[in-house]
Amino acid sequence: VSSSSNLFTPWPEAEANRYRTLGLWLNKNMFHILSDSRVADKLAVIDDNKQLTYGQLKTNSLALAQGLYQLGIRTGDNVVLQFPNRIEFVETLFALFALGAVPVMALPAHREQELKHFCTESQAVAYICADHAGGFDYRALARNVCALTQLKHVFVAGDGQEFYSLDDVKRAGELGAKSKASLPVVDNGQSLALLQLSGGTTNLPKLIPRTHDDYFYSVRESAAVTGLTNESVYLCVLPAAHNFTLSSAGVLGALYAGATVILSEQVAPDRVLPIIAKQRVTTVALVPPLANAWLQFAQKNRVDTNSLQVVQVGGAKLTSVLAKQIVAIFNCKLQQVFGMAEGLVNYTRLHDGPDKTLFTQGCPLSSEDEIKVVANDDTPVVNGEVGHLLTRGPYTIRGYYNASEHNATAFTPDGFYRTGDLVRLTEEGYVVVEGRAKDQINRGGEKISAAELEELLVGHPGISDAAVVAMKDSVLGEKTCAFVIKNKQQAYPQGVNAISNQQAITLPALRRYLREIGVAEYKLPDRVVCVEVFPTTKFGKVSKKALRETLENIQQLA
Ligand code: J2J
Repeated sequence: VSSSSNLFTPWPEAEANRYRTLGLWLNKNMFHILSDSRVADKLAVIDDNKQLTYGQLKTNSLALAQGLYQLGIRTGDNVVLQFPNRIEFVETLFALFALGAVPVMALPAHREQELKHFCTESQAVAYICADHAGGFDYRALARNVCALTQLKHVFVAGDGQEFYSLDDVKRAGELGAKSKASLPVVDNGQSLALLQLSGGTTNLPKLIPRTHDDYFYSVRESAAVTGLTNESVYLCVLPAAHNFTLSSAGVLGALYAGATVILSEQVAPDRVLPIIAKQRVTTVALVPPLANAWLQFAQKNRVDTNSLQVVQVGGAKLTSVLAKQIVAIFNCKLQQVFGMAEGLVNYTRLHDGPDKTLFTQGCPLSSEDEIKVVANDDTPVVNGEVGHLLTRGPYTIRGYYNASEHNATAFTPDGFYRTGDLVRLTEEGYVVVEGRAKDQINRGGEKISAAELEELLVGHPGISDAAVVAMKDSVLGEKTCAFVIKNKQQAYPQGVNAISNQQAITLPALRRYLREIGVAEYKLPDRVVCVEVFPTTKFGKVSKKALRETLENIQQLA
């Protein structure tokens, strides 16, 4: 830990000891999720094409770990992982855990811009991806990322082309394991298990250092709160790398409980809902727009969802209207989940009544979670009033990875994380999310940092300034609107990014430009408005509030 202490902020020793004494932190590697007590021939994971028992998953992961080790991957190495919802994701994740190497949890939608940043920020030695998925060739992306970064290795599930194929790595590992002593699984709870991604408020998204101790604790506790047992069947439709579907209780929680995990690459209701009947799915995690799409479909088509016991909804605020419909149509328990990759996760409990499950976002997972609701000056608000949510606890980070400057403002001096969420507490201590103070767009659960998108937009030669705000959307909750000021001075070569300086900056042209420079699709603006100047606050800063009002006026006129 000492060598990496400038990279991440450990919990103060007193707290750490307390969490150990209380049995929250076990000093165990998360590989033990696949522990020996699991029934080896029980099905662990099923994807669109394959399935593995717990025994096979464990064997494969260990072989992969051995193979990766032979190729030079070591404890403490950071490795960017980018997979669709496929079995190889789970195998590789546990292989890296076993090695004590640290996966950086990229999402399938990420492209050159994001991957370049993850690789350089984490000084990753390797990138592991699938050959292709969803019509996209990740090997082409790997080639570009290699050219931009210091990556030493690329491993590809499927046809590796010029890169190592994971199958070969696994086979080499199997052979190696026969001749050499097998690798021990390193139990060092304080060491990093993985680097999660922050929704972000900065130009470049921060990495979130999660330790084996803290993440494993949140996974175990979440599995209990979610009611997962070895009879559960957990369906993962959102990207498995996301903190929600990975750990709340997610794929890891389901495996910890000895359940069966179904990984689906499909999200469209007509493709996914039949899986529920076929596999007798009991538990699923959804963002509100996806829950809505499923409802719409289920109301028009005959679908058998009677195996569903718990539908979790989180990532963005669920309206009480939609909440009621979910309970009625799916005839299941609804669990609202208000979490964050930085740590704190709130859940409504399965035994809670509708006053809580329909109208609140739950209460903290752990009795050791501390939450405070404060005014702008960090003093507590009157009980029940809206304020900024601050939190610290046994699985909430004390600092972002390698970000001491940002950490000085993202955390209070006494270690509370400033969530950027505006909430109020009910009398029973349940949290109701009322809004957001952070400069971020929550596009149906996908987070977009305004600063990051603005910087990308200003990189366009035709744009001199940009300000990004959320606009209301009936389906996604929020969409992204980019206000831009055209660059009048600077002429730039014709043909560049298909926008000439005579032309207006159109939405399609701007989206094409961003796509071409390798920005994830979900970050592309949904609307662009060209203006001459930005309204400012009395401190001379761009007034996002005024821009949102302008937008509402335009929308009312339309
Ligand atoms: C309103 N806003 C919510 C909710 C998250 C479980 C569930 C979700 C996430 C997640 C997660 C919300 N109502 N129910 O990591 O483990 C917004 C808040 C929060 C931010 C965190 C998990 N659930 N949000 O969404 O890191 O603004 O994590 O601060 O992606 O999403 O985003 P993220």
